[in-house]
Amino acid sequence: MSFELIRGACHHDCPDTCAWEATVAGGRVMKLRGAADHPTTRGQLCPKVNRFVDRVYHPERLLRPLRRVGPKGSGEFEPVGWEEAIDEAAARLSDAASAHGAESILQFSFDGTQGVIQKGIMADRFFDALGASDIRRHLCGVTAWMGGADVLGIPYGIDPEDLRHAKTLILWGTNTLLTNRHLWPTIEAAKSNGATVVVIDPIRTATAAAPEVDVFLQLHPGTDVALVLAMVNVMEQDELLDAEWLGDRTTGWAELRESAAAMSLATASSITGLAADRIEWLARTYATERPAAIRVLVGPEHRQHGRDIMRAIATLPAVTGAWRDSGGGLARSTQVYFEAALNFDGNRPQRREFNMATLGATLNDLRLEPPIKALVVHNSNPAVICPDQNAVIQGLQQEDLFTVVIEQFMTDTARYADLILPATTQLEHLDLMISWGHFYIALNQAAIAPCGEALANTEIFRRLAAAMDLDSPGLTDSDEDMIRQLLDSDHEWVQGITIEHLREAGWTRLNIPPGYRPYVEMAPATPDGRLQLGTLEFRSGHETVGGDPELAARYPLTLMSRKQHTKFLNANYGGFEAHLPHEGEPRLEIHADDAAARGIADGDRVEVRNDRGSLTLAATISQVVRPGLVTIPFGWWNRSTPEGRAVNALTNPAVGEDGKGSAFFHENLVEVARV
Ligand SMILES: Nc1nc2c(c(=O)[nH]1)N[C@H]1C(S)=C(S)[C@@H](COP(=O)(O)OP(=O)(O)OC[C@H]3O[C@@H](n4cnc5c(=O)[nH]c(N)nc54)[C@H](O)[C@@H]3O)O[C@H]1N2
Ligand SMILES: Nc1nc2c(c(=O)[nH]1)N[C@H]1C(S)=C(S)[C@@H](COP(=O)(O)OP(=O)(O)OC[C@H]3O[C@@H](n4cnc5c(=O)[nH]c(N)nc54)[C@H](O)[C@@H]3O)O[C@H]1N2
Ligand code: SF4
Ligand SMILES: [Mo]
Repeated sequence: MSFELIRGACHHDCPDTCAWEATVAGGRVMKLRGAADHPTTRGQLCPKVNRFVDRVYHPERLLRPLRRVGPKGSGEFEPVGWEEAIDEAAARLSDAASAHGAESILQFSFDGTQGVIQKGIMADRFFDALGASDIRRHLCGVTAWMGGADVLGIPYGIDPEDLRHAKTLILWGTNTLLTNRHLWPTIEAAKSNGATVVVIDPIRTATAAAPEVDVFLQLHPGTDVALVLAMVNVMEQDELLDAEWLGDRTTGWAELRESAAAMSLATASSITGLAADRIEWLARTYATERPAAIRVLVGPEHRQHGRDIMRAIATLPAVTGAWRDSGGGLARSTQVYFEAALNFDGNRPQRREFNMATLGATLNDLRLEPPIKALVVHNSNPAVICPDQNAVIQGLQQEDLFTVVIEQFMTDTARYADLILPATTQLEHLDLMISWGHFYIALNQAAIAPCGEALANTEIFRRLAAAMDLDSPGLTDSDEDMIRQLLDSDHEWVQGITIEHLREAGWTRLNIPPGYRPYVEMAPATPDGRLQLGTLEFRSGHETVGGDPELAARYPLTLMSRKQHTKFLNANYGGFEAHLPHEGEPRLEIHADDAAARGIADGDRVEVRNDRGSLTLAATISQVVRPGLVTIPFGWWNRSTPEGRAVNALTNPAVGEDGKGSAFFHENLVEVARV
């Protein structure tokens, strides 16, 4: 049998965007491995994706369109042909549009794939042409973007690969070993070059416990602004700041200095729970042991004042001028570089929008003008990933909400569909892969023909557009046409990068030189071309122990719900036996003091409860949290508890006052009792 090697890249919502090679024989993928020549993949995928071929050929894969026959949520469906499925979807969407207006149709999609084409270009063209309501995709990274932008204009960061040059390297609210594992060799390189590696996190994560980490600062959740203010205060008092940099490159130093002066070490210590001498040490080290770099992704953003935290973190290198040293500054998402460089369509129409965090409230709000009467879900699993899960499921249960779900598996969301349309996986479709963790762009080539009757998202929307007689430009473009359009850009960072080149090479780096220093080599895109400092204040969120006293009296424990399992990637694998952690179920982690006060022993069944919902779980007496904090892992499917719910039954769907930003996933008050 002859073998063929097909180059592609992982589609998951993960900063690493690994390049891979599929070995194909007789139309079947025999093997999938990380590209050995890719600078960050280095021949290794990860525990989540090492068995991806099993997912593609999984016996539970959805391979035919399905129509609901049982009650919503029952999972009872019958197969139908594609033509019938498309005609039915087109007719029902047209009915909703004529009866209530096209805005009664809601597009709900997220980051199931990060491939630019399958993620949404054709889908967006379809819903733009239709005039449907859109969802604000703010559950991940947007709050962090906004906080960074408050200081930086457009939040470009440094090349994460340049972190190897850092002498002080702070992993600030990011669990690199778990969530960004292909960056770890860079952390190790920095460490061998003599860097001091610091982790700042309310939880003793795998990263915090790694031998490469010199100092772990376990602060109270949501208190980072107080820490930053105290650091600025120390640096100012010890005359470690550069007046020339502050004068030439920043605006608002006087206001920031005043805010910082009001934050004494003693106050910061009592707010954060960190010893004053640790804060002092961090400030001095950060200011003097340079290059000084901070790595953050999204962890601290999922709170009421997450934008302030992200702004505070971005303020540090702006104050010290850490950006001047190659390998110094802030490394967050690199996605902005790709967004600036590629030729994305900038002329899309305005559509009515709802924040995805409030999906439950949106679906249940009958006073909306018009209310939501049809829902089309692709690349997402809102019944698991959205906060306030009980409200989301109540919304999905409505008999008269016509729901289409485009999926690969019978997820908790797909169970509520009227029609399920089977989608291809990354091994079956073409896509262009950008990354939020490095500067490499990749072409994902289809290794095999679609399994069963599955179709790519793009093809499904092309067929729906034709069936609904939509005739806007671009609705018949092929996937390759769309890739060519994206690469057809004058921007220097993508000059010379063509689909032909990518077909050969698989991946290539954007034309950004190593050691590139944003905000030194380019001015920030702020109104005055300077980094923005200004007044900064520590505030407690409403649903925290320092917030609403009445709520905190009834629910004295803080719940965080983070990514925790090595074989989970968001909710993609929570329903797959081979991916479950050895304990086989989600567990509540609780400190020994809080457990003792409630008569809870390790392994006891407990009820975790607040006004939004309750879950029955086994408790683990845990060393990773301090008293007052409990955690439940995110990503489990709803069948993992007797209630048929997962952690998001307890989480806070509130968003910023302007309707923007992520849900406050990590700011929930609960009470725990033995059952
Ligand atoms: N294995 C695996 N990898 C993944 C994912 C996955 O599900 N599994 N998901 C991917 C996705 S979608 C994303 S967005 C990234 C997320 O990547 P990360 O941002 O690294 O991960 P999170 O677990 O969201 O948060 C990181 C840390 O932030 C901490 N944190 C929370 N609140 C605060 C705070 O107030 N202050 C401070 N200092 N720290 C805080 C949490 O305790 C947590 O340890 O990971 C990606 N990679
Ligand atoms: N409690 C709590 N909730 C959270 C978080 C948390 O830390 N705690 N993290 C939040 C974050 S950071 C994120 S990014 C979101 C993630 O939210 P989502 O992006 O919705 O999550 P995924 O589990 O990655 O889901 C995607 C679904 O897309 C499907 N899919 C994959 N590829 C394709 C494709 O090509 N076509 C189609 N049609 N479907 C495809 C998969 O089968 C999967 O079911 O969750 C958020 N929710
Ligand atoms: S999930 Fe992340 S680490 Fe794993 S293969 Fe995909 S990109 Fe790489
Ligand atoms: Mo995310």
